[in-house]
Amino acid sequence: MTDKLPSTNADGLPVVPMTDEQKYLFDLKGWIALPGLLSDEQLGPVREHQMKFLQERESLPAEERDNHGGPSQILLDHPAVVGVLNEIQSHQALASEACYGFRFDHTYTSFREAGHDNFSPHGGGGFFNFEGNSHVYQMLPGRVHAGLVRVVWELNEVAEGDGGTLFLSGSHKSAFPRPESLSVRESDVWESYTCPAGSAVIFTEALCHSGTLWTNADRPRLSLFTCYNTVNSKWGKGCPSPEVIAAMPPKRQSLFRGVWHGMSEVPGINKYRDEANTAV
Ligand SMILES: O=C(O)CCC(=O)C(=O)O
Repeated sequence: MTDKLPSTNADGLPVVPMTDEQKYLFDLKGWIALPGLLSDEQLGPVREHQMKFLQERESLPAEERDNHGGPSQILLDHPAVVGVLNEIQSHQALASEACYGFRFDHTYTSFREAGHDNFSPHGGGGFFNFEGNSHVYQMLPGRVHAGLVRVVWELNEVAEGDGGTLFLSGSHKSAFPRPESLSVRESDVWESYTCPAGSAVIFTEALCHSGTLWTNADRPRLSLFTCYNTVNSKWGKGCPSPEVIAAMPPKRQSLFRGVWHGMSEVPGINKYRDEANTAV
């Protein structure tokens, strides 16, 4: 499909479709890095907001008191992220020019100083999971569908050996159980990335992945781990407050609609969000 909607994000910026090379590599490996998506002018306020959210939450006005409140809302539907989600996740029957064909699932922000260790490989083989699991990956010739998808926003540079997320590329399609011998940090099957501050790394949660040790004593890792899902499916609990959502443009608000599909015309089909049609 080439006519993926919406074609602009909530700020009216044109969505950036995936290239054929990106599509092939995402399907092959289960993850993709999109380096340098944010300008310094965008990055500064987002970083400041994240640190206030982590350390002085009560100082934020109610409409900004969320990982994706205030200046950090632009991360939710960055044109390059929408381009990837339109391709790998969107259910086009629930998409329109005014409404995304995927939904926000859950998120968290992580601030890691040197010595923080999150090594814990999990996932893989999602091609063989049933729908209710959400960690699913499906494909047909020329099309793929990823259920739960994680977008990691790296708000600080990640250099070689610093400790970005580890991926066992291709394991979203693996039929055999992962051997213990490959599940150790020292295994050479792990792949990772380096990137400048303001980059996104996107992966299917059907893939085996892991955090690892953050080693850089000069620079912490500051990342948002935001998940998206099929509109009529939700994995994580919770949703931003009504005040936070109300401060967003309408198309961005469609990421927070209730978790159902329906049919026919709005309000029978879930192609809108209002106060009564909101996720929990
Ligand atoms: O800590 C990391 O780098 C990876 C976190 C993770 O496994 C996840 O968000 O699913």
